[in-house]
Amino acid sequence: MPTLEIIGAPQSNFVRTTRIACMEKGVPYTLTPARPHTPEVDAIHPLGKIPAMRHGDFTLCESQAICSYIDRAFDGPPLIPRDPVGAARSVQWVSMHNTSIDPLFVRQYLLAYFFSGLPDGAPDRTKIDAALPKMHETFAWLDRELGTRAYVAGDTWSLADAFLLPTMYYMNKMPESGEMVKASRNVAAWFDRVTARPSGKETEPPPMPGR
Ligand SMILES: N[C@@H](CCC(=O)N[C@@H](CS)C(=O)NCC(=O)O)C(=O)O
Repeated sequence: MPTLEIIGAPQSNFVRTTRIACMEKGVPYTLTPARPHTPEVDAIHPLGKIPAMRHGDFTLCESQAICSYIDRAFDGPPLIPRDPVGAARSVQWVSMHNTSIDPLFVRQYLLAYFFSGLPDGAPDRTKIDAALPKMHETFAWLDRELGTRAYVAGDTWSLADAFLLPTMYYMNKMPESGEMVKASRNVAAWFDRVTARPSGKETEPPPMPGR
């Protein structure tokens, strides 16, 4: 069987999710570092986004689809529970991450630090400050949820953890969100639990470009 290739920058939270999925499934993979909108990415993702994947002649884009392929194409522990309720809960959390948590925490807040678009490249304080009230609310409900179970979608690890971990990794590092992690006891305990797994340790990203 050909080796699965993940294409994308290791700093990307969505690229890291697919690498965590490979590790948890026990699937060997290679990482080909590539930034969004480069020829190797554009050849697979029509919008030039990372990650992209190649497995022999088969190419695929979108992190959730890539993880679903990894889960079904290979033997190994399920990334999405096989029972209907467990599967639905995991997919529900992947969706909440992708449609509510990532847009606020990563696209609005984190990127205002690293890719502000301001002429001098300085963090965009207006965007950062605008994100903070909603981030406090989001941390409050995440902390309530994670107070009831060990992992995002239940008492065992699932793909939902592979989506939230890379995002929370950056939240733990940044000043305002780092304080929010510290103040959210259940989020902090979950974060320690998932980062201690080999899939968390071995996929830790290098610093953002230019830092
Ligand atoms: N829905 C996509 C989102 C991927 C995504 O937004 N990747 C970012 C890097 S973390 C990217 O490629 N950004 C460039 C762009 O949006 O043009 C997925 O789940 O794979």
